[in-house]
Amino acid sequence: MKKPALLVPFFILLFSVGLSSCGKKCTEGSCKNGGVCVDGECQCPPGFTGADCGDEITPKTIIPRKVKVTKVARTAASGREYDAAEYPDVYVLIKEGTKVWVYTSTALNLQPGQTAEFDVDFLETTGPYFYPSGEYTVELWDNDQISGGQDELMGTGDFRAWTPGNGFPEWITVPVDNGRQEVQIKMEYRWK
Ligand SMILES: [Ca+2]
Ligand SMILES: [Ca+2]
Repeated sequence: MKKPALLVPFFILLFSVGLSSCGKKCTEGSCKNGGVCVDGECQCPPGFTGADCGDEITPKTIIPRKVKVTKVARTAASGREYDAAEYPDVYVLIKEGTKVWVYTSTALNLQPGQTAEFDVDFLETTGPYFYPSGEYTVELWDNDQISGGQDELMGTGDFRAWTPGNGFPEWITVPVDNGRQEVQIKMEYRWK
């Protein structure tokens, strides 16, 4: 019966070495960014890593799923009406340089205080995809072709699809036309 008696302290030694090499154990509420403490270890939600889920993982791609015009002006900064005695017929382009990634349908006679929401068609093989390091531009247009004219650019706003340190917000806000107008984009983040 000598052997088991020797094994016990050996296992205690193994166990304590194992604990100290794991670092600090989490407690309930000590995991950040929605992480959950399970058996002393933080289980992190997608996009986060580290012992306390405090580190972000840069996404591989970001997919625009919806576009919302959340602030629209009836007139240009000069005071000129986009559509005389009416309201502009608004659509949105999202570009990377000259390449158009997103082209929405038109919201007719969009009035200040109203919001227009557009779906973004997504094809698994062709996108549109945004990249975390890419720089993109939102363009707000007044559709005048439907009344026989030429479309009118109402304003632009530059944005990045992802900002490190800001987590992974479902919607990002892009000020357009120096904040006189505003567009929001619903993002889906992918890490693979
Ligand atoms: Ca017009
Ligand atoms: Ca109109």
